[in-house]
Amino acid sequence: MDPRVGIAVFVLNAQGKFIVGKRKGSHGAGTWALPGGHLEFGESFETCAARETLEETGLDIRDLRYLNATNSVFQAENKHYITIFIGAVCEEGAEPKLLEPEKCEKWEWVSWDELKMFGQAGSEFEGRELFLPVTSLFEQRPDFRV
Ligand code: 8DG
Ligand code: MG
Ligand code: MG
Repeated sequence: MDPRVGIAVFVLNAQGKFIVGKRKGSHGAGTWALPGGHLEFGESFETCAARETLEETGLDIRDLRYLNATNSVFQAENKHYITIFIGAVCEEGAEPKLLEPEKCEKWEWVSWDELKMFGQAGSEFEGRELFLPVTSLFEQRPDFRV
C-alpha cells in the first residue's frame, strides 16, 4: 500500500485542553486519537481539518494552523500514513458530540501533560493506549508541545 495522508486536529479550548477520542471499528481500535481523517483529492490541510472535525464532533473550528508532521508505519495492518497535525480553537464552552458512534466510543478533553501520561503505570491514564501517529509525534518530534 502506498502511504496516505491523515489529518489530525488539536481542537483547543480556552484552558488549552483538546479533544481525544477512543477509536473503534477500524485500525487502532481501542486506542486514543485526535479528531481527523483522510485528506481527500484536491483538499487543503485546513479544509480537511475543519471538515473532519465538523463531521466527527459537530464543532466549528477557527484559527487553523499547521503544527507538525509525522511518518507512521502500521506494520501489522500494512498501512503507512503521513500525518499532518493542525491546531485550531473552538467556540468557548462548546462541547464535542459523538456524531460517528460507530467509529468513536467517546470524546474527552485532556491537556498536553495528561496526554503524555497515557499508558503510564500508576497514573490515572494507565491502560490507555495512544493511536500510533500520536506516539510518532512524541518520538519523532520530542520538542513539540501543543
Ligand atoms: P475518512 O475515511 O472518513 O476520511 O476517515 P475516518 O473514517 O475519519 O478515518 P480515521 O481512521 O479517523 O482517519 C483516517 C486516517 O488518518 C487514519 O486511519 C490514520 C490517519 N491519522 C493519522 N493520525 C490521526 C489521528 O491522530 N487521528 C485520526 N483520526 N486519524 C489520524 O495519521
Ligand atoms: Mg476520523
Ligand atoms: Mg472522512
